[in-house]
Amino acid sequence: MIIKSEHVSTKSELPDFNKDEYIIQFKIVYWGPGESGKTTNFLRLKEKFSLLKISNGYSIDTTDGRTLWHDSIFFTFNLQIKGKKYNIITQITTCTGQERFLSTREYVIDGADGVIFVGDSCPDKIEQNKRSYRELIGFVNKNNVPIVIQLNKRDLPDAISLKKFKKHLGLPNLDKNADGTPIVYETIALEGENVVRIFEDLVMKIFINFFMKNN
Ligand SMILES: Nc1nc2c(ncn2[C@@H]2O[C@H](COP(=O)(O)OP(=O)(O)OP(=O)(O)O)[C@@H](O)[C@H]2O)c(=O)[nH]1
Ligand SMILES: [Mg+2]
Repeated sequence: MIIKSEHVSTKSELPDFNKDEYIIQFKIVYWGPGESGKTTNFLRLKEKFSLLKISNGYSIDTTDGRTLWHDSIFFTFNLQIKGKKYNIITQITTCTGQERFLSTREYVIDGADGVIFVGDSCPDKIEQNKRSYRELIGFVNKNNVPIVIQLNKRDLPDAISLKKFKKHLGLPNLDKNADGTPIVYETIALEGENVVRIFEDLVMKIFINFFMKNN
């Protein structure tokens, strides 16, 4: 969504925007099967971009640390493109992977501008990866929402191969997309490995998508 800032009544908790700047608000959702590492990605980003946050964010969990509804935080940053200044506000949110909470996921994915699918390298999670990916495609594929895919927990000694993961999800057995980004990013969210890179690549895809639609 883009709004020219002179049409926005800025509330005291929002940053101080100048009149002829633009405000764009994006929503990025982490999606994937239960315990694949969505909240761990979220926490690593929160640490990395702590200076950019405009809220402390929150997590709604069960008592055993599983996401019950979602984690959510807002960040803001500026971008200058072709002489125009854009104030970007990004909501980052994770859904719950527990299959029985489908209705909460439907709510969380609503209005998403980009999705990071977090797959699990554990061999026992192949079917859950597939079901979760299929469910995601059912929600977003008609809206042309960019999706980036990560295969997390690459540190597991019995991690499934990248080839097998791609085959199960029905992805091409190639290394890269036409734009040069990986078809699947290998991550160790626990150590923060590749977490920021995949996030930044998704943000670029969202911008490109956005400017193609609006210019
Ligand atoms: N070995 C390993 N464990 C990880 C990695 N990333 C996350 N974990 C662990 O996996 C477990 C689940 O992580 P979460 O981030 O809570 O998973 P989630 O996808 O948010 O789970 P739900 O909210 O229940 O859907 C935790 O014990 C994490 O420490 C990783 O890269 N490697
Ligand atoms: Mg979680």
